[in-house]
Amino acid sequence: MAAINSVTDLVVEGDLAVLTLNSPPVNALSYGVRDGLALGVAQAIADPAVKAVVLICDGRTFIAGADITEIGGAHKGATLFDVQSIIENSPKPVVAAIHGTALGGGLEVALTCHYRVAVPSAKCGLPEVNLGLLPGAGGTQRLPRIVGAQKALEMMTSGQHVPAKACLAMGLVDELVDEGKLREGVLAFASKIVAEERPLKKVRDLSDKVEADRAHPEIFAAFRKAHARKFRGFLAPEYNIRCVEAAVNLPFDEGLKVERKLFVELMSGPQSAAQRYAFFAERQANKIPDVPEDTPLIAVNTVGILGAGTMGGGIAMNFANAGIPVTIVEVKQDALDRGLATIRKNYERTAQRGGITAEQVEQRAGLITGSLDMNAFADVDLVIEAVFERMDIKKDIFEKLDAICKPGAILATNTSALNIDEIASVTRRPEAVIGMHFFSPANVMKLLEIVRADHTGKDVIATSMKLAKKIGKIAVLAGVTPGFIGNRMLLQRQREAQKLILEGAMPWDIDRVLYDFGFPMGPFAMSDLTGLDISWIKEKSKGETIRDVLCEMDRRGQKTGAGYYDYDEARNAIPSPVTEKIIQDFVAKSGGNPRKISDEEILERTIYPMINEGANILEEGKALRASDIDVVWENGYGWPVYRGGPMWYGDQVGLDKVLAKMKSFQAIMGDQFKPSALLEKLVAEGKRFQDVTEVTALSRQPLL
Ligand code: T1G
Repeated sequence: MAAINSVTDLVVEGDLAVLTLNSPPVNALSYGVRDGLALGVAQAIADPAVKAVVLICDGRTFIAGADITEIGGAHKGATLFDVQSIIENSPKPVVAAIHGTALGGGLEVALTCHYRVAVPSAKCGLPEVNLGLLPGAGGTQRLPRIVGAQKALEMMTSGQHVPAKACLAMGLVDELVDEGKLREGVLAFASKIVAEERPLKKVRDLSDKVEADRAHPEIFAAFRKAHARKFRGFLAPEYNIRCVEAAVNLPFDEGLKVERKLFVELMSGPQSAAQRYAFFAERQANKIPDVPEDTPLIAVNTVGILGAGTMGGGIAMNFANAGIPVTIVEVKQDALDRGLATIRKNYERTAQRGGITAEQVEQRAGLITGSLDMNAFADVDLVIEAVFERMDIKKDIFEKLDAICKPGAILATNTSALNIDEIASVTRRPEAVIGMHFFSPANVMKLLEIVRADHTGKDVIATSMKLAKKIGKIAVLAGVTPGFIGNRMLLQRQREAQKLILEGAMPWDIDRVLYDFGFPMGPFAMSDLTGLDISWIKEKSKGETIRDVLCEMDRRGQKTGAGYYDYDEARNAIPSPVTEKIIQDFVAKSGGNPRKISDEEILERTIYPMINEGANILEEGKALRASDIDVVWENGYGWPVYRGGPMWYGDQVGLDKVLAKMKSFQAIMGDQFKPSALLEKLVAEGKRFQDVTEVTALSRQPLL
């Protein structure tokens, strides 16, 4: 075994050379790996004893792409094109041996190999679009030549990781070998192609698929139309589509030039910078400074959910989807039956859309059992309470859970705002109490706010963070504060939105500005969707707010065909002359003085107070780092990922500008706009939110 460099080894076995990469955690194409590949393949080619070269990786995966930390940085070592040219033009067959995930530049390297072999559990993909990029090493030109334009469009604009079996069917890999036997399998394959003197298949030379697609330019128009809503605001998907068009219509090297030009444009743009930031922010959120990686975890093999309502049912599905049996407890039989029926209906709907099989419907629904007796929680490892948001009810429940649940069980609450220290105080084991704030629909939304109370044990925190990943959630740790991270900031936006319609703006003006900014929906359309009468009490309503007046007129949102908006049969929202009149009358009656409000002011009035509140949350140590706040907003509140999150956006706009605006608003409208002390300090020091070092632990000790 000859070490080519610190991450690459070369060994010759008989007439086969085996080049092994070992660059944890994911064999990303750092300059060391690129150098090792270039030198290693060249050395193998130069060795007269060698008839074929195998490229294989140690560790958990084949090359998972370019090293994202190097993108946009100063270039060092061999280029990826250098590596690919050595491999593709090798006079001896080069075979890629794929396990784990061959992604991005990793798949692009494999596509310059003459053959690809994989284990059944492997996956391949070009997920660059999720980083605001496109495959920049020939992937946009080689993939369509193997799988055709339609499949290439789907893979490149979704970033999906395609299982090996499907890759074999598409011709992306040439053979599957036994699971766990990749090395001997690929050596056998390499010996076979040498013995059979198989040709050096260069993907760049394939043309049948692209020639066939050249006669169907409608593929692209149809694809753009079908995905317009999903791609709204993003640059990268369209640029990926243009590259596939180039692959179909241009010679390979011309297409490569188009790819390079569009790649460089995306790489140097703000969207990709924001999406690359988001990639690392999500992974950083897993790291809790005072909860070491090796903190012992509590085994969670069974879960109990109290409450079979919308939240309880959705939460239960997450655990069943991960193969964890769930006991769901309700107080009344009809509520339990309704909850279980909704869960089954949700599974059946997913199966109808091809998301899961009929067997999986039975298997998952079968993991969820109902009960009317809280004693059913006696042996579960984790209980999550998802009932009505009233402190007295929560306390009563936690007192009971404390008595029922076994020692060591985790007692979690799904409250979205209440004080978890107070809830924990009624138990004899506050160290076992934690907040697990799911977002509706809980079986769909990725975000999970894990709320650390004063006495929550580190093992409970570590277990909850790991469990979140197991059930497919993105976890962010928050401290106990009203509304935690997300809702506390949302309150600022909602407040200003309500004030702006009393100053002259209309609900659809505000929604349009936030929709154009990139949110999937504005606050008023969202209220109409969820229902204006949530926690509205008819008997107590005195027409004191616009919402009161609308509800009193039975305009309660989409469900009544009217709310802030009017709705047509297709439930399209139409700005309402009725609501406009209600608002104008309301403003006139309260002596208001409506004025023309610019889109710019609407954006600044709704977004800047959120950023400022984010600074307060950071300052109070209720979030570990600014990027955690951004992960919350991108995965729980529809903040457009290509704008990086409110704190990243604040840094891009310039904190001095945010501060100046907050001060000017404060001067006119009062202390609701009082700048955060942290914001003042950062501006004074010329720093950004990204410069705020993480809080060592979520504490009551303010940052300043
Ligand atoms: N570069 C640098 N670091 C990476 C990385 C990468 N490509 N992929 C993962 N990491 C780090 C990650 O930050 C984390 O670090 C650790 O590895 C484990 O990751 C020219 C330009 C492979 C499916 O987009 O999707 O190729 O937090 O926690 O859940 O066309 O990582 O431990 O310090 O996510 O098991 C295209 C990105 C790049 C794939 C594994 N490739 N990675 O998931 O582990 S652009 C990607 C993933 C490109 C070319 C272009 C996932 C994974 P730390 P993890 P995981």
